[in-house]
Amino acid sequence: MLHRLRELGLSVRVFEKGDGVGGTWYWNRYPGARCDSESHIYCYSFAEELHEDWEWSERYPEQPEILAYLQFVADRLDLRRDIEFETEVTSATYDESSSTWTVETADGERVSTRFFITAVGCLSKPFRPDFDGLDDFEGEWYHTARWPDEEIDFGDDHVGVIGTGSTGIQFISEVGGRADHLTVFQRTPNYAVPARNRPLGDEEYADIRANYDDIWERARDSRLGMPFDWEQHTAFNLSDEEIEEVLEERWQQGGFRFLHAFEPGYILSNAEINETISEFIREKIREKVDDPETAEKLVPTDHPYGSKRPPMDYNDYYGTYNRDDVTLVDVDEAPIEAFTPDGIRTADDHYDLDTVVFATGFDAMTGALLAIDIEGRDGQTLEAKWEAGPRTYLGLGIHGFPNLFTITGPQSPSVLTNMPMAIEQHVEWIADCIAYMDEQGYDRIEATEDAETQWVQNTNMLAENMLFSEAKSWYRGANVPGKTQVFTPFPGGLDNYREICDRVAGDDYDGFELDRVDDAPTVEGR
Ligand code: NA7
Repeated sequence: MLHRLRELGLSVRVFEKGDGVGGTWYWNRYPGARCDSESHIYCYSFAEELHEDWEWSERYPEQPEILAYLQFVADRLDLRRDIEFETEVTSATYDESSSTWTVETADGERVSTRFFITAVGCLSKPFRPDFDGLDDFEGEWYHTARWPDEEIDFGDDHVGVIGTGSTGIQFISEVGGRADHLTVFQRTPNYAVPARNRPLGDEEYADIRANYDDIWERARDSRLGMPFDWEQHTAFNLSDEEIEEVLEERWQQGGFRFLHAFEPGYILSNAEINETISEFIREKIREKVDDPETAEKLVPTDHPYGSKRPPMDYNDYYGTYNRDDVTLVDVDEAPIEAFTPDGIRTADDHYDLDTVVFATGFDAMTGALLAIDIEGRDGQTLEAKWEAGPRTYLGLGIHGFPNLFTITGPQSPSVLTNMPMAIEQHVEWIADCIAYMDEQGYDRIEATEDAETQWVQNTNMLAENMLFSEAKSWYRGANVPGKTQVFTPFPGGLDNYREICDRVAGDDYDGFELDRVDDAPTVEGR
């Protein structure tokens, strides 16, 4: 966004809480952290020089490599000079008479700006359950999303992990066998599909480079921002054996290619095929775990495959539970009651622990935005407006909050896609919109109430016709006690969403109101 706005000749200041670039990949440094999108598409597509001079080493990039990539991009585009690091934005207030935002930072600096653009991420405010007794725990504890920038030696420790989402699964398979003992506190089992990671060979990489234009085109024009084909759109007309064959082939390919066995929207809305796929994975889990009782605890039956974000297995996750030094504790059956000075007490036992790792996820989708005290027109706060769940137009604009753009905001495809594709689409759309406003002499843009209401209804309706309501997921805010539960990302596919956004822009920003403001700052001050 900084790069594009500079290209438009605007003066831009970026505020960043961390002391370096990287966002998610700056904070999530826990052992085993890796991206589930394939590396060759988990990067920027907009500048050819960036992929000419960068080469990913593995099929899925590990955290240090992604961080190094983002540092490389920041250097190459000379971005750092406009980024203020270690600076937390605490509030942003809109002034109607001048149509400007005043952004305030934790150290008291106030900046006046014409446009206020948030790029705070969907999964950046960590969520940690509030357990009694944590203050009295005499061991060490960490949250995976605030991992210290140093190697932690678990060698002689009894380590406990709370959480078996994507993060917990990566951590457990990486650290299982490296600690004296690992105890996993699992509330809900998950469907981990093998990622089938491997080094990217020269030949494979040469092939990627030769076809990059086509790869990007297909990724942009796809449901999930990934350039993968499916066997056929639906499983209609296929026998059970043929479906099994398709699934087995995709299981061998691994990763998100498995979710593309058939058209992903169909897999996530047709209960019958979804149950076939879910059962296929359940059988795979049973085959991998030696002890049948442990295996059954690891088999998910409470939600359909994909109704929660499907995790990947990089390192024989299920096989980890065959080790003598790894124990699975079912905290759905006997919940965690409290921390004690020596460990964790559940409803039916006590576990002695030296170290506890919270892999308990995030206050997702809205948490980081609402952590900033945002006040729009007429003194309305975003928090008050979103009390019953987020309301946006296209996930890009909010009625009552002029000149605020939210990159990968609620009700845009964001987390249901390969994120860089969704981010680029938003960045391009916002930059084009600002350029249009300058060409036409507009000072202010604001989503209309009607357009916003229709968009919210549209997103909810699409989600209701899919299987998402059958899971207690962070997609719906169900992981944070007391949070309003509403499905938040736009589930209609990045390809359809892009078309809608392009149509809106082509139609003079249909659904937005654009106008001039007498007291607006001069162009030089924008
Ligand atoms: P997730 O997917 O939200 O997983 C958090 C895990 O923590 C999940 O297994 C939760 O169980 C568990 N949890 C949360 N609170 C508790 C309590 N009170 N007791 C026991 N267990 C608990 O976060 P991740 O960091 O793994 O992944 C987030 C996304 O980041 C991921 O999907 C990718 O998109 C990248 P639950 O399932 O709620 O029963």
